[in-house]
This record gives sequence, C-alpha cells and structure tokens, in this order.
Amino acid sequence: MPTNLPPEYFEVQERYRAAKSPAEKTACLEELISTVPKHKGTDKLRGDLRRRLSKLKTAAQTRKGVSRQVSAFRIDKEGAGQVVVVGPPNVGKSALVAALTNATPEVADYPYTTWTPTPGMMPVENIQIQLIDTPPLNRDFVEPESLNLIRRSDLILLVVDLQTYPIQQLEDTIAFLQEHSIAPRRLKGRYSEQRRLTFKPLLVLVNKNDDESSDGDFEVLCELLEDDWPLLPVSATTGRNLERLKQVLFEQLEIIRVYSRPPGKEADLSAPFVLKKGSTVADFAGKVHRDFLEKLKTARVWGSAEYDGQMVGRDHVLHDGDVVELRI
Ligand SMILES: Nc1nc2c(ncn2[C@@H]2O[C@H](COP(=O)(O)OP(=O)(O)OP(=O)(O)O)[C@@H](O)[C@H]2O)c(=O)[nH]1
Ligand SMILES: [Mg+2]
Repeated sequence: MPTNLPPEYFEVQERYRAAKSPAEKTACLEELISTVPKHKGTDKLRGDLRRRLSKLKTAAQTRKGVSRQVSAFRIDKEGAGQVVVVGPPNVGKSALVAALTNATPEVADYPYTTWTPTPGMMPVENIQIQLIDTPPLNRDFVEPESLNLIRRSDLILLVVDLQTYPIQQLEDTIAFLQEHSIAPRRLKGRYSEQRRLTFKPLLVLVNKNDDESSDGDFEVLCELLEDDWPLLPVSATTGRNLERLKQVLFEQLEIIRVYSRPPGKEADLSAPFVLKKGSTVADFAGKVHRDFLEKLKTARVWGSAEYDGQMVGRDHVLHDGDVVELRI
C-alpha cells in the first residue's frame, strides 16, 4: 500500500466499506478512485480499484438486464478491414489509435486508462482501415466480450513498450491469447488439430521507439527474441514508422482495390471496391450489385489483363489497381 495517500482517501474508504447498496458502493468507489494521486507508486492500487468498479458495474448491468442491449464491444466492421489494437496496460495503444485515426481515446501516463473499446478510421491511400483501441489485457479480470472482439477482427496489432520489458510483455500476451484459444496465424502448423483455436494474422508493434537513440534497444530486443515475430518499431509520439505501419497493414490484410468503369465513362479512381486477394471478376460483380453477378455477360479489364480493355471471363483473377467494365 503506498504511503502517500491523502486523508480523504481513508475517509472515503470508510464510507465505501459501510455502503450497503450496489449504487452506493459504486458511487463511493468512483469517489475513492478520484482521491488517489496519479503516479507510478499508485499504479497497482488504481488498477485494483478500477477492476473492482468494473465488476460492480457489470454486476449491476446484469441485474438490470442491460447486458441484452447492444454492447460497446460489438463494433460493426467498417472500411477495408477491422484491426484490433491489444496489449498490456500503458504501452501506448490509445496513443497509437489517436495518432493514426480520427478517434480521440483518452491517453494517460498510468495503466488501466481505457475501459471500453473505441473504433477509429485510418486513411491509407484511397481506402480506410478500421482500428479499435481496447482495454488492456489483464489476467485478473477478463472481459469475455473483449476476447470476442479480438476473435471477430481481421487482424491483431499487439503493442508492447520498448521501454518496459517488451519481451515479457510480448510473451505474456501471446500466452494469454492462447489460453483463450486465440493464436497467431503464422504458428498454425505448431498446434495439434484437436485444439479449437481461432487463428488471426498478428503484427507486433514495438512502441515508444521515439528516435535513433532507442534503435539499439530495438536491435537487442530482436536478438533476444527466440521466435521470429513480425515486429515493427514505431512511436505514437513522434510518428516514427507510422506510414510504414499503414503499408504493412494494407499488405497483411491481403486486400486489393478494384475500380468500376461504367461503359463509355472513366473509372472513379477515388472510390475503389475492396476485395480479398485472389478475387475474380464474378466476386467483383457481386460486390458492385447483385444483379450484375446474375446477369453479367462480359467484362473488360485494364491492369492485370494482357492488354488494356481485354475481354475476360468471370473467373479472371483481379489484382490491386485493376479497372473493370462490367456489361450485362
Ligand atoms: N515516449 C513515448 N511515450 C508514449 C508513446 N506512446 C504512448 N506514450 C505514453 O505512454 C503512456 C500511456 O499511453 P496510452 O496510450 O494511454 O497507453 P494504453 O496502452 O492505451 O494504456 P491503457 O489504456 O491503460 O492500457 C502515456 O503517457 C503516453 O503519452 C510513444 O510512442 N513514446
Ligand atoms: Mg488506452
């Protein structure tokens, strides 16, 4: 227990202990949290208190039946892909989402700042990728909905802090995800087929690599890591490597952009259709309009065809940047 707690803390603590109703307890606990000074020495205490508050609120919601309402953890996919930003407390998950998207999650110099997920849209060239800031992963209190959010996503961005035991953070988080049946896709071959796991593409961001002075630390980290993780050193504060991150995410999501060319007109190159890599003309037609898929007679392709405007069949595989004219 830190020694430098103010007298109000102990006064409110008395009231909290005496409180009977859940509403009274919740109010006292919120007040108690506000009396704790924010610094490293009180990290654990604040974490514990906020966990207790979260449990009280969850219990109250379940009683009221509110849990049947739409949960904050159910976030519809938007844009070209949904990427969840996960990791231990205080590594800079919220700072990264704030730096990369239009969202403004709270960023603070103490752990357990984020309690609900926040989605934001990140522009990459002429498309948008959805990033979701999430509460820190924590063994003492696991929000089952948080794990479902990760399972539904298209990609996991695991953030660790270069300045605070990044190897342990990485290994602990991977172990934690595995305990909840979530594993990196690249390790698929290592698991027996019996285990029912959800495999996800996963990229590790080593955050707080603010400038050249920390490159040495990053190199040491790479040497010490036993496994060959896909790592990207970044900094939410200075913006280092964030453009590279956007490109890597685009590649990892395995998507292509295809443009529709109405007959006799030019294609709108600012409004691509986003498809999975390997998609065909028929897949594209289905995305443009259901009628197109059924009635499609011919298609012409600019880009991946042998020559511009070549007639192709429904099974022609499209590539990033192709322009397609569908005729019904
Ligand atoms: N030097 C440096 N500090 C950073 C960087 N990114 C985040 N921080 C700081 O790290 C602290 C934690 O940042 P947050 O974004 O709140 O971290 P978080 O992972 O969302 O934390 P929780 O919500 O508690 O899990 C804040 O003081 C940030 O200013 C970075 O790239 N470099
Ligand atoms: Mg946060």
